Amino acid sequence: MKLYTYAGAPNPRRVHIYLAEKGIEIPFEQVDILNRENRKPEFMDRVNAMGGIPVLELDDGSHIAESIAICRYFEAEQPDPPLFGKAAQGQARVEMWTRRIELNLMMPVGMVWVHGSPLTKGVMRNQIPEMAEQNREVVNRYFKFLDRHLEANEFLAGENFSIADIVALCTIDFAAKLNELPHSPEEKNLDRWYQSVSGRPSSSA
Ligand SMILES: N[C@@H](CCC(=O)N[C@@H](CS)C(=O)NCC(=O)O)C(=O)O
Repeated sequence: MKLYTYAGAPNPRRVHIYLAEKGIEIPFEQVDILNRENRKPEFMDRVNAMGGIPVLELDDGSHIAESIAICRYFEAEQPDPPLFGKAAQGQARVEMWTRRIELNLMMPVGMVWVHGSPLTKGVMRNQIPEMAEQNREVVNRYFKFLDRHLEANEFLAGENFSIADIVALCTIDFAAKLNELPHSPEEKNLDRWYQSVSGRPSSSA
């Protein structure tokens, strides 16, 4: 078993944090996405037809792509500590927040990345700066929404740390560090949550 990954990229980072929280150690293989190694036929034909990382290679030679699917594989193999929620309501709540963060936060941050960053200019045929600007506003509005939610909730899905917090942490760091889009320290509840989850030892995995 091994994980195809790239140090510092936000989607693989979800899996690294998840594995650290679980205390699971597996070998990694770095794939240089900046030099488009993941878009070469060798990788796309054999490992992931979609080209993205992370990808988990199992011992039977098969592959699982998509960061959340990879985490779900390990959750089924090793349920404790539960990071996808407990019982029906808890699991549904974690799913709800994970989807919200992916669709309502990661998606607009991704738009800022592909339409606004000099680092993606070379691979995007046509960057549209207005698209980046509009999505910056969407992200800033969502930070305020999260700030209100976290006033009454310790973690996104309630009282327990979960995969939803991992996805949000990776997205917020990606927004701040690579897209010059940090949350405001005046968003006190969001900031309290951010300091708490980024202070966990797993966050540096
Ligand atoms: N939805 C996928 C996204 C995978 C993805 O877009 N990964 C990025 C790294 S963060 C990547 O491989 N980018 C390079 C590329 O697509 O060529 C997941 O959650 O794993």
